[in-house]
Amino acid sequence: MTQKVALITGVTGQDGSYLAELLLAKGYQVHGIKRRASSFNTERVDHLYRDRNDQREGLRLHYGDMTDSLCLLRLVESLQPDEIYNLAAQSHVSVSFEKPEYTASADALGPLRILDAIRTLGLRDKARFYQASTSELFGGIHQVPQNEDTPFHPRSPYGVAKLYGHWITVNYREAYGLYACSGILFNHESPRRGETFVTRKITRALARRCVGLDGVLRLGNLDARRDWGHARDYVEAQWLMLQQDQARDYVIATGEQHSVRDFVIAAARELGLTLAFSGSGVDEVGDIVAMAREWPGCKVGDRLVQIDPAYFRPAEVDTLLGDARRAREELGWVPKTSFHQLVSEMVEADLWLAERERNFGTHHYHAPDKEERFDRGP
Ligand code: NDP
Ligand code: GDR
Repeated sequence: MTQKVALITGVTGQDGSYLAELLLAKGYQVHGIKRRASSFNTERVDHLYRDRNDQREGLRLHYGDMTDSLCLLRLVESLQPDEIYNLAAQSHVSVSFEKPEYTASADALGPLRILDAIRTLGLRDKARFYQASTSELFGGIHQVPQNEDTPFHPRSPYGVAKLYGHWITVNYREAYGLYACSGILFNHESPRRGETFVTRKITRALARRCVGLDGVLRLGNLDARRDWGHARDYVEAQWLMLQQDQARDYVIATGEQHSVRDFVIAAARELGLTLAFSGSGVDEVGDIVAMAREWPGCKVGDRLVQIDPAYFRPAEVDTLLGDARRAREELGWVPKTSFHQLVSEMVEADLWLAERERNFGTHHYHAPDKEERFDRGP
């Protein structure tokens, strides 16, 4: 059997790194697109990378950008991929209010650029396309659980851009017969989650505090409710969506919901600390305090979480809870990691990093001799 070729955009991100691992383990030749940055940005995939002189199978990296049609077209043409996973995006909801036009270019027009490259290059019958859609499409819809038939009401420039990405994927499937599908994924986290998303922000800050490093955890809306799963489980669903007889869109979720406050409590409990709430108003400083003195730098009554209006959003998504029945029945996909296993894995990893930071003054994995990693061609 000939080896399948996969192209992953956003390979340096959380999902990209897990997906690259999965596809390499399945024997794919895996190519990823990375952006040029002034500092290293391949930390999550360094363990997978092989340069062109290395005969072992490994991840190949190419420079590119979702806002640059020319390079996307050229990469699709030269790599002739069997499967394209479009994971690249300006993925931070809050940041999208600050950078709405860029978010639209990367997140809405980005998928269009790839879909049209597939069409223009006559790869309709070869290249299958996966679009990273999101539960943010449901945004203001308070009716839960949400499934593939629930109407959309995005509540941020990110959500609106992703809505375009979703529908243009459906449109290219219907208009040109591409094998193109959207995974409407609910929040998924891991120790590789970006440090400014709320779960990772919580586990990192509490773990640092636990080992005696400073820092109050400043958060916005503690009442938002999310359906949190593990990224490792969710990339399997992405792969499964491209292995079917017919392309279709699927909701991927755990079917279990927790508030941000619940997440803080669960993470603290993993670290052996009981918490108390002193209030819930926006102006109430010191919303969450420590109850038990079990950490080196933390006494009973210490303020652990401070509510900071800076982290509230102009428009919030209050409640997300997914119904992934279609994925279970048609893809045979079920989440493997429970909420508590997820919290525990994240806390454990951040505790390790915090200890390292305390002992060596850095939490980065960077090897001192690391070089720029990319391949010039396929
Ligand atoms: P991350 O933010 O961790 O990764 C995003 C990736 O996109 C990074 O590799 C980033 O590069 C890259 N990227 C950003 N902008 C560009 C650009 N202009 N050109 C090329 N690459 C770019 O996101 P996740 O891994 O968590 O999510 C993957 C995808 O799934 C995203 O599209 C996200 O919107 C979507 N999604 C995520 C969910 C989640 O809960 N994680 C839920 C539903 C959807 P760099 O490393 O240089 O920043
Ligand atoms: P979200 O994730 O917006 O759901 O988007 P995020 O973790 O950023 O926020 C979740 C909820 O927590 C509330 N919140 C805070 N959020 C952040 N980031 N920082 C804070 O200090 C804070 N305090 C409270 C937020 O208001 C929100 O309600 C993620 C991204 O991965 C998207 O790319 C993806 O599409 C969706 O999940 C599904």
